[in-house]
Amino acid sequence: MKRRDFLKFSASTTLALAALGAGEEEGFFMAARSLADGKGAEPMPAGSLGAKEVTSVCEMCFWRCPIVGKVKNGRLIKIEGNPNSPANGARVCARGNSGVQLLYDPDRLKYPLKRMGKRGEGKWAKISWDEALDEIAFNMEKVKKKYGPHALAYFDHGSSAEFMREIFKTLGTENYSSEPAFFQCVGPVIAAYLNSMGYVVSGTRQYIDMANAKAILLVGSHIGENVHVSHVREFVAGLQNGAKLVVVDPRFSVAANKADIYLPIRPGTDIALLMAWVNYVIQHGLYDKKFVEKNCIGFEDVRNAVKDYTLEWAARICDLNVNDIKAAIRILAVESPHVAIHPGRHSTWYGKGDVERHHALAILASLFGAVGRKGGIYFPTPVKKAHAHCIRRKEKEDMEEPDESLRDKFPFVDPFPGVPTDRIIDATLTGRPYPIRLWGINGINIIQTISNPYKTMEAIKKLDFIFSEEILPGETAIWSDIVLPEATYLERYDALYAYDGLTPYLTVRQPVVEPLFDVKTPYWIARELARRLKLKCLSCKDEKEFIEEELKELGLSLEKLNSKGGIIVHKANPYRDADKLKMPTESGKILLSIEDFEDEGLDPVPQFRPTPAPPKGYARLLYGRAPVHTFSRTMNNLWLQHEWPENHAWINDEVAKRIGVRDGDEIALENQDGRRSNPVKAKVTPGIRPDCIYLPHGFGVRSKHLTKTYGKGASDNFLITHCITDPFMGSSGKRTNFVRVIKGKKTLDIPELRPIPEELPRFKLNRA
Ligand SMILES: Nc1nc2c(c(=O)[nH]1)N[C@H]1C(S)=C(S)[C@@H](COP(=O)(O)OP(=O)(O)OC[C@H]3O[C@@H](n4cnc5c(=O)[nH]c(N)nc54)[C@H](O)[C@@H]3O)O[C@H]1N2
Ligand SMILES: Nc1nc2c(c(=O)[nH]1)N[C@H]1C(S)=C(S)[C@@H](COP(=O)(O)OP(=O)(O)OC[C@H]3O[C@@H](n4cnc5c(=O)[nH]c(N)nc54)[C@H](O)[C@@H]3O)O[C@H]1N2
Ligand code: SF4
Ligand SMILES: [Mo]
Repeated sequence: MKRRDFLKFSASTTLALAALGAGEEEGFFMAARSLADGKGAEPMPAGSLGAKEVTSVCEMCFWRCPIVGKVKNGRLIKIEGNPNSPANGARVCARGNSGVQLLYDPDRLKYPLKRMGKRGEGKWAKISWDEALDEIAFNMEKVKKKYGPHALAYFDHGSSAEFMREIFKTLGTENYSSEPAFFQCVGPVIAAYLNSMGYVVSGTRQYIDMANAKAILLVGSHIGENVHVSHVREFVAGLQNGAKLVVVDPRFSVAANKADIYLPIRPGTDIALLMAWVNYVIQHGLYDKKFVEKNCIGFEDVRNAVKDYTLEWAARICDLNVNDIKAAIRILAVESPHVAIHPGRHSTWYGKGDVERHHALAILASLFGAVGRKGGIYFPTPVKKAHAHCIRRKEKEDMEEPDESLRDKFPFVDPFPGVPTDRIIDATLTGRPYPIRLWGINGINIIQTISNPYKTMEAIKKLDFIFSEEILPGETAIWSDIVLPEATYLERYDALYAYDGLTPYLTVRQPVVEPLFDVKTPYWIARELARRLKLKCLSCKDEKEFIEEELKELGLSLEKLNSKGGIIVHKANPYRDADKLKMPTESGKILLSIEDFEDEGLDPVPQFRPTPAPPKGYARLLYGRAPVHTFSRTMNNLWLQHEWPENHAWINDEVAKRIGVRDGDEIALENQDGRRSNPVKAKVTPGIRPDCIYLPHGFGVRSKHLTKTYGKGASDNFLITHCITDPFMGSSGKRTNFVRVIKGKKTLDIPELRPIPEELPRFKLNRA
């Protein structure tokens, strides 16, 4: 019997058996009762059997897997994947499963708060919703009147943020760092692929067909620690089908663990390797000539630009074995065109060279003809989405002239909306080109997410007013003047979700349980604020009204969607005939060499421009994902805490031996600017290069109100004080920081075990 049928069957038999009342079944119920509450009060089996099932959408990370919440007596007891979902099926990851513990976290924000102590201190008084919203409206109007609309800025991330963003937009400001995930995460990949292939290859999904690939290349992308259920499934399916795997990473990641060839590259030198591979592929005729001739522009430019990049040179620059890099490129070439050259996702690594690195990956994929073909980069299938008119502002309303001055330095930030995070913070600090005096925050941890938290904290101190919508009393909350407690994803409707990818579908988030405490939904909060500000947006009564409006446009309704298991699955159309390929670029072709880049004084074909190597005595600070956590947002989760309560600093075993650090020792890290981390345990391992130290991100939370996680582990972000801004679209490169080790009272210099070639400049310390 299938699991679903079994559930249906057991739901009906539960009723039938309950009617019987006695006999053998009695024993079963007795046992279940005592399991459930120890008192025997309820005629209900323990576990999720017989629970009410509500379909919804996970928000424990941004993948938003369709889920089913299992509710008994009004209490959520279990979360599973929605079995009708083609992406995750009945599966959720550890974090998805632990949403239950977010909902019932006693540390949650329960009612509106007003700051009492200093900003950052976390001393609050409880206030009413009316008081909170009146005060926010008063301050928004005051700042707008005194300094103009551009003095208002909004930082947001996540699905609940769009309603409040509409308020900021309607008030007339361009200064929303909408999706810091763009400027702190995917910006460089997007700029590279949009300009070469004409579409966003790393979008809501990463459109790379690993499941059907015969070979896979991962540069950095640490799938397995980077966990998105369907992406991991596709990766595993590919490996199960026998795909060869090449992993390029200075650290022996979970993915590296499964590699046929693992290349422990010197960090920051990936372009050297990629362009040497491009040269090798061209020189040895390993590219798909027909595909390139028919579908690509700029092949000759590439050939000329890379002709001096030999494998021997790359081996020296990248500190790799030349035979390994040759074997790796041959493995990929043999399996072309069915090779998955993964485009990457988090790409704000070095500031300069980030777009070029992903452009180089796009060139390699194109030379292999691995676009639109099985196993390669594929095309997303658009799923029709509607937009409720009652959310947006009225078009004809008088709007301020857009002010592009914080954006216009970056030629390739278009078509993405919003302003680079750094620019908003700098304008707040300096008052130039104009003052920014009020921030609204929603769904982003500004202190742990945006590089250089010291600068962010200084900027906050300068503000007239700062408010946030939050669910937990983390760093964002303690830095706010007013904190609005939002319903969690399990207690609210959000917009419709249309997902493309290999498994396109339309689904909707809906409340699994009623909101707890005195929290409100993001739509209610924004509408109440809009009303106070007399704005002509957010005119629908509630979430249900605009969702029904959107569904109606698609010929659906909530009832109809729910009768179909909460999800409508579409057919994917990911592949194209290489002879009839038409790329969504102006020419319909892939741009191997990008003239628009050249016009802006940037490299039309990627060139290796080295990022400075560590100064003497320091290692480069690297960071990445903890598989059972999402950034800082899950740190206080009881179940996930149990799995992974703190992070460890990975240190190379040979280095550790020389400086006298043993596995499990408590150390601290100190960066090039003298900033020190919280104490953290050392993980001594041969699985990291001697010139790097690695910290999983999200730990080292600095709000005492998150009682389960406060004081555990160290934050990478508090060591990221030196950032290089990407010249294409203004993202913040973060892997440009260096650390040494503090043990007890001693500062330990990192010995240089790998010689640095002359071509690589060294980072210059500011201090003596
Ligand atoms: N469990 C979990 N999964 C997540 C998330 C989460 O919070 N938790 N977040 C999701 C999000 S939003 C994103 S953007 C992705 C991020 O995940 P990815 O896009 O995979 O992130 P990367 O930065 O590519 O990968 C980090 C790896 O890069 C390696 N690395 C560091 N420097 C270099 C270098 O110079 N060259 C090379 N080749 N490798 C280097 C590090 O050692 C580390 O193994 O993860 C997603 N998945
Ligand atoms: N140093 C460093 N910085 C990084 C990264 C890194 O690895 N290292 N990774 C970068 C990447 S790839 C990304 S995508 C970004 C992610 O950056 P963020 O999105 O800021 O990540 P989180 O730490 O999860 O912070 C989310 C915040 O939203 C709150 N929250 C959670 N659910 C809700 C909700 O339903 N409603 C509201 N209103 N709030 C909610 C959480 O409590 C938390 O405070 O960080 C980037 N910055
Ligand atoms: S990958 Fe995990 S945390 Fe992310 S949406 Fe899916 S189940 Fe939720
Ligand atoms: Mo991200």
